[in-house]
Amino acid sequence: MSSIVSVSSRDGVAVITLDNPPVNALSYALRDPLNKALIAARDDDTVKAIVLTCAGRTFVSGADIREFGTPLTSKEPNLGDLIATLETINKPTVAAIHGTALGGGLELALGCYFRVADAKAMVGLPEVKLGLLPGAGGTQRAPRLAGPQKALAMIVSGNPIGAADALKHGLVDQVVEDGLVDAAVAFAAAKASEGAHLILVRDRDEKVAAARGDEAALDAAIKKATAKARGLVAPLRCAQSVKNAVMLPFEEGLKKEREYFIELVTGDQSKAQRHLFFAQREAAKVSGVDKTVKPRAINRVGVIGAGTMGGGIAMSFVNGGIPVTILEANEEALKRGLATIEKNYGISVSRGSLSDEAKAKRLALFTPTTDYGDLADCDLIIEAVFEEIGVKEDVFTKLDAIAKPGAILASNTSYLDVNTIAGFTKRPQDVLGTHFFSPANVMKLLEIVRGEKTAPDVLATILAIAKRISKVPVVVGVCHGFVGNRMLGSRSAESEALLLEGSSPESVDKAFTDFGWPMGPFQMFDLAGLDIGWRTRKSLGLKAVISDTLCEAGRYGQKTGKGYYLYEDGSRVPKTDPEVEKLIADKASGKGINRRTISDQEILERTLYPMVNEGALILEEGIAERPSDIDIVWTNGYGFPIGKGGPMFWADMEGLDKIVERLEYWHGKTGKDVFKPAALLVKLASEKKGFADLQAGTA
Ligand code: T1G
Repeated sequence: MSSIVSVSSRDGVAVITLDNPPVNALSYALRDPLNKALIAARDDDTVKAIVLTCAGRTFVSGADIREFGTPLTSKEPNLGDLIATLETINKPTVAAIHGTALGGGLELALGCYFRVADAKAMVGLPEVKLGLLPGAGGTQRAPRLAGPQKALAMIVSGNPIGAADALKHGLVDQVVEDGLVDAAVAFAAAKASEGAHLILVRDRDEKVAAARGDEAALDAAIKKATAKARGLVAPLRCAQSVKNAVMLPFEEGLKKEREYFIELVTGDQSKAQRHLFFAQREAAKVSGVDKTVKPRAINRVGVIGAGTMGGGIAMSFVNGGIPVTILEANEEALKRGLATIEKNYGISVSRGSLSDEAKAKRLALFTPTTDYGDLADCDLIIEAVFEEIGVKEDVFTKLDAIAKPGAILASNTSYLDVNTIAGFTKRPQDVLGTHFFSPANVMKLLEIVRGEKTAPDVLATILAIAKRISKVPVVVGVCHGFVGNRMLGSRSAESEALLLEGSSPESVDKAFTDFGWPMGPFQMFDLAGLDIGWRTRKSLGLKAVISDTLCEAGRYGQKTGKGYYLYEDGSRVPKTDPEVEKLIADKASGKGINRRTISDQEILERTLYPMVNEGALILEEGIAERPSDIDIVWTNGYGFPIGKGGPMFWADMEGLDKIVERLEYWHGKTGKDVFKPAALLVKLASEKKGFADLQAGTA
């Protein structure tokens, strides 16, 4: 037997061990020997039961995503064939699950009669996150064990569940604290010796039969589960396939599942989401920071500032189990910040996503103070104070004096020069930017701003701790706005012009939400607060006639109940405001502009194409290491639709030649720099290449 599949015998129980590092993905190289081993064990009369287990850190984590789009992915025996082989075995078969049995891994386990899981194991069907659905019977078998409602929630969300929850819902039959394989062998031997009646999962009809009588309830659950699909097809197919498990015989449901899978795996949305899966892992690979660079130990974090950002950042670390010393200038501000943190955890408790006990444990990890000296034992100190360089200088000068040697000093600045900030200390090698996104305890993206002198192990440390606090890190270089906000500036550059020339906040925002964004630019301005941009423009002597006028009238957005939209009685639902329509019309006529209807295509060309162009400039300047890093920034920090893969992946799908041609048109028409095509963009377009070619080194 190959080392990738090995078989041992334990008192008549065949133990088949898979060993396909790093995560036992079901590559063809694994499927073929596994199928042979299953057939051999099936046909061997001395074998009374079979246990399927994995070496390494996890049970099978799914089909091999790298094989998708290649002939290997369906080369027989495919995953369906493996499960079919399992279901010809008339002996107890037991999957011994540790780590994360995901996707095809869980589907393989559902082909067994029984499942025994380690207490720390997770099981799930995350295919929807790749723009797919479980394609090897998961949508038909999971509802038969866990019931349609639980299966629907798992498959449409793609979120894994723990072993205890899996046991509760019948997805596993036993959970053990340790000795997993021994327990699975004992379980299998017991089932064999007692001559247990073996029922295939596919034949367990009781839970789906019960749901058959209440289609309305299932439809209601489907409506709720797919409410946030926002243009994505996979969630809808996932839900329909689960419903088929209730309404159709097994084989018919399986056939429909296969049809949906083929539709999805060949579609653009899944290609985009699979791109993002690998892009997120690529982003953690940073030049000059290879696996030999050891992270520093982080046992305590200091956060300076307990406002919206500081409080959210502090919560992120506490949520990852890391104690935080949180500092404010005075007791009153400190109390206010802690009260907000407590309120936020209270909301999680009321939503049922956090227990009272867990809330108390988290609150106990906060050490409040107004004394910088109390930060002396912190291994990492992050400041989230006012965005003004003088304030940063004061903070970092103090930190340089009190922080212990080797402590990492980080700024949460959104725009300011991290090299200047590092220069306020005698330890620039320990300084970098950690740019969180508001609300910091929710948003996944963490832009790690690498200073000229930032040491490799400092980067390695923040990359490692980002993963520990469930953030998605992207290392970026120093420039105004780094990657995300710099491109946001280009996306927003034409906002006022579009309004003055004839568009409206509603029509611009609709063009964006029709594209798949969660909200358009004007709704976003109202959410973030118009006063932030107003303050920046005033400091730079810039004008924005409409936004300035709104701010001068105290219309800052949601926080004042009025901005580009009206927000009645504290509602967050934007309502058209005739006053704003009149303001736009008056300003336009004052500039002698004859307003016209502006198409969605023009709106996207004048917002998203400049954004792509800025991304090309960022790549030229080395501010981002690779195009896919920019896609990770935008899909994790700004809601770029994952079904379009991020701005650079989407640009390749649009065609860079088309983008360059339209940028040149708008540049000729307006003379604005934001439309001046970047040299890199022109080069790739002229060579009929894309950003993917640049990343692959073929451009
Ligand atoms: N296929 C190929 N490579 C994979 C892989 C997979 N399924 N999962 C992980 N890798 C690579 C990953 O790219 C990285 O490579 C290395 O393994 C370590 O991963 C028919 C169609 C299992 C929770 O979606 O969620 O089954 O960067 O850094 O943080 O219905 O990997 O080192 O070169 O993420 O410890 C469904 C995806 C597939 C699970 C481990 N399964 N993987 O997390 O390590 S579709 C999934 C994960 C399917 C069937 C359908 C995580 C993990 P490199 P890592 P980790």
